[in-house]
Amino acid sequence: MHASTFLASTFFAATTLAHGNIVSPPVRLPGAVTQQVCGANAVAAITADPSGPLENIPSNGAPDCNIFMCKGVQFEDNQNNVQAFAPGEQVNFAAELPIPHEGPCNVSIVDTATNTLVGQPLLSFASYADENLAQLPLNNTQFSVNMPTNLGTQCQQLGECTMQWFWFGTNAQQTYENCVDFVMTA
Ligand SMILES: *[C@@H]1O[C@H](CO)[C@@H](O)[C@H](O)[C@H]1NC(C)=O
Ligand SMILES: *[C@@H]1O[C@H](CO)[C@@H](O)[C@H](O)[C@H]1NC(C)=O
Ligand SMILES: [Cu+2]
Repeated sequence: MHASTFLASTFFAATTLAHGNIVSPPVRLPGAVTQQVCGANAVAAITADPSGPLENIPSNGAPDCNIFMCKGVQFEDNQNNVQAFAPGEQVNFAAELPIPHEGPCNVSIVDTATNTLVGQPLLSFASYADENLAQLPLNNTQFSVNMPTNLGTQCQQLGECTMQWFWFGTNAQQTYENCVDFVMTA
């Protein structure tokens, strides 16, 4: 799937499995609350490879664990990293894509209570992380979004909304997510 030779795949399995993740702003990382909700195996998988796909994270049927929202990582574990963004503010992202897989990608605001989209996606790529290109476009690893100006009071409460980077590698059939927690300032 990733490594090109038998020797390399053995080596990679033991060392790095990285596929892609957001470097900044800071994203949700699992802690005690995620362990409670999603289980120790899920936390171990995310910690072992923070850039790995959702499909590699076992939730063992934990009823309140939704791996497809923020990798299952709980807001409570990220309370010290909540960003404050103003309407219209430009937010710059840095990503790393050590193992690209071509597919769609977007950045959206998600209502965490319902796991539904707030407004329109802030950024979408029809084709992202195309491993067939000699070089990835710069905007795959450095991009920005503009915060909406029409949310009213929505997303002003701690934990109400999160900003989710979502990427699906079509051939790899792998999904990647990272969540940036934020509140909108009035
Ligand atoms: C973001 O992209 C994924 C993968 O294509 C897709 O499933 C999802 O619906 C998209 N989200 C939005 C809001 O467009
Ligand atoms: C990213 O850059 C490529 C190449 O310059 C361009 O074709 C594409 O439209 C850009 N995508 C976004 C979402 O900005
Ligand atoms: Cu991958």
